[in-house]
Amino acid sequence: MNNRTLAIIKPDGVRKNLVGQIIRMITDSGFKIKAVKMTRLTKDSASGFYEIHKERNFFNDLIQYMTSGPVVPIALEKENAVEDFRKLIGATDPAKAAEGTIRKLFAKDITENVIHGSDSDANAAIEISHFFSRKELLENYPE
Ligand code: FUP
Repeated sequence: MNNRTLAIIKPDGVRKNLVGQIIRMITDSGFKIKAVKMTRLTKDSASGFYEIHKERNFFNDLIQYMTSGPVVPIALEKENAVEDFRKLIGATDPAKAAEGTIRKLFAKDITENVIHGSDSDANAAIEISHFFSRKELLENYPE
């Protein structure tokens, strides 16, 4: 499968009331929303999600930020979803992100960077299942 990715509008995006504007940019770029919700990460679930970064010096700040308010995870579908979505959001550090990308437009810095996008097809599948149940996904991805 190379047609799914997970987006998360992070707490700063929700706080700044950017959910509608960001979803509009995503759908205008040809992605289909297969599942969406608003939820708040616990410390445990955020730490699990970012397990790969747990030895990094920014980990505690990252978890603090990701649990600071509600987030909006969105399972998306499009041909070449992972790569195309990462193009739409721009580089992790907004100072290095291309003009017109979501992070360039809205992110404050490398930690508070407004939006997440999966970095591989394998991680997309794992990350989608972090937020959406089998039932929610089956309803939206009929066999
Ligand atoms: P990305 O795939 O672009 O979200 O970036 P990474 O997986 O490398 O990083 C995940 C999150 O860790 C970033 F969105 C923000 C945070 N991070 C920092 O806070 N500082 C860093 O130097 C790198 C990442």
